[in-house]
Amino acid sequence: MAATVFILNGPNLNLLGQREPEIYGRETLADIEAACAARAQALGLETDFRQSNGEGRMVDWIQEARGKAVGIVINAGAYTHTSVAIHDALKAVELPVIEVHLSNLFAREEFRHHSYVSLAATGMICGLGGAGYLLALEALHNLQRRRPGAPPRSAAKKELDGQWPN
Ligand code: CA2
Repeated sequence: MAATVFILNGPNLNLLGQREPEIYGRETLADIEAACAARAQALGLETDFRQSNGEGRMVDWIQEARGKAVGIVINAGAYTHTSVAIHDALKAVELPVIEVHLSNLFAREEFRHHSYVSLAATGMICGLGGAGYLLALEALHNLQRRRPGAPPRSAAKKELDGQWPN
C-alpha cells in the first residue's frame, strides 16, 4: 500500500470557485483534490483530502495523521492566523508539514502576514493557487526519499524528480 499524505483544508475553502475568483482563482476544491490525487499517484503516494470549517475537527485530523500518514499538507484558511490549537497539534504530530495558501499572504492585509502554522511547518508555499498543493506533494515526496532506508524509486518517479534541481 502506498504511503498516505493527509491534505487538510480549513474554513470556507469549500466555497472556492464560487466567489472571489480574483483572489482565489476559479478552481474548485474538488478540482484541487483531483489534481492532488493524480500527482500523488505519479509520485507513488496516496492522498486523504479533507475540508472542515471547525477548528477542533482539524485538530482531531492532525492527531489522526500520526501513524496513518507520512506527512501533512495543510491550508488552515483563516485559522492560520489565529489558531494556537492547530499550531500545538502540528508540533505534537512529529510529521513533515507543508503549509499551503492559494493567495500570497504577504501581498494582502497585515493580519494575514502572521501564521501560527508556519511556526510548526517544515515549509510554506503561497501565492501559486492550486498548483501550490502539487508542489507541496513534491516536497513531501523529496523529504521521504531522503529518509534513511527509503525504498528505491521507480522510473516514473525519477522522471518527475528530474524536473527539480536537487
Ligand atoms: O490563500 C489562502 O489559501 C488562505 O488560506 C485562504 C483563507 C484566508 O483566510 C487565508 O488568509 C489565506 C480563506 C479561504 C476562504 O476562501 C474563500 C473562497 C471563496 C470565497 C470566499 C472565501
